[in-house]
Amino acid sequence: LELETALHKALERNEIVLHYQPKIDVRSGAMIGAEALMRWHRGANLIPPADFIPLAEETGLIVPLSEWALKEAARQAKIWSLQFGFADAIAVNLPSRMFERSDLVEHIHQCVSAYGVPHRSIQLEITENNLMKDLQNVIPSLHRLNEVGVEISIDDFGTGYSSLAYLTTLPIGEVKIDRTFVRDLGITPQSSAVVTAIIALARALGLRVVAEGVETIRQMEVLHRLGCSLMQGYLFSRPLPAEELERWLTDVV
Ligand code: G
Ligand code: G
Ligand code: MN
Ligand code: NA
Repeated sequence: LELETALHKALERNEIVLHYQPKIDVRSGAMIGAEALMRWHRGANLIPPADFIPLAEETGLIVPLSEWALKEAARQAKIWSLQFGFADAIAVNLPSRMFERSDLVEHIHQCVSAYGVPHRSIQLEITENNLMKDLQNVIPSLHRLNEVGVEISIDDFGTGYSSLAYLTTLPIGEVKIDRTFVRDLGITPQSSAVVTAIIALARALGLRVVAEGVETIRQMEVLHRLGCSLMQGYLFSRPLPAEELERWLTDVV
């Protein structure tokens, strides 16, 4: 309960921050977007999302936290657009309960309008498992978001149970290859089979494919050879405070 009370107050006390991890096109080395990841500054500690997102989901605090993250991402997109000509998207992770809200589109509209950035400045990541678990409740929002230009990305792709037939009917722009497959590239033949299949599927459906959790040059080379050139991972950068991402942003312009 103590943690719950503290988390409740964390937002108003400005203890929650977003860190940003660049998505890189390895052909040019340019940043093509960034994923926003929440952190909680509690006293001297920096608490990772794994230690408070589950509690936030149980208590419902995930709703105000997610609403804040969307607004903060729009604010950051505006700052970077002014400073660096940033015109890509900042990806925000959302749980399925946010997609079930009929006012999600309206909330995003208010966030981007407040800062005068286009809707495409915000991209939404939903994990494959969350998507499939609540598919019927989530689909209407996916279509409305797609119509206003907010791209949907499927996170942790390959770990869930999505029917490929379903995927073709959903308004999705991107899939992210789960890092467990990237980790095992060059180690188990199954991982490269799965990665090859995901890349082929993405290509056939016209989706962008991003490999996550890229940690080694070897993994980067294998992915590139298999036809995936968009990557994210410690090899390029950890998730960083906004100001520390400037090195990547100055490369863009
Ligand atoms: O940053 P990383 O270290 O530890 O994140 C761990 C997990 O927490 C990831 O699965 C990520 O998707 C999730 N996560 C990070 N930030 C957010 C957020 O703002 N909202 C939600 N729902 N999940 C997040
Ligand atoms: O589930 P999601 O994809 O949203 O999670 C992003 C998580 O992955 C964050 O916790 C982030 O810190 C972590 N992450 C980012 N790059 C790497 C990496 O190269 N290796 C590992 N192991 N984790 C990473
Ligand atoms: Mn993610
Ligand atoms: Na992921």
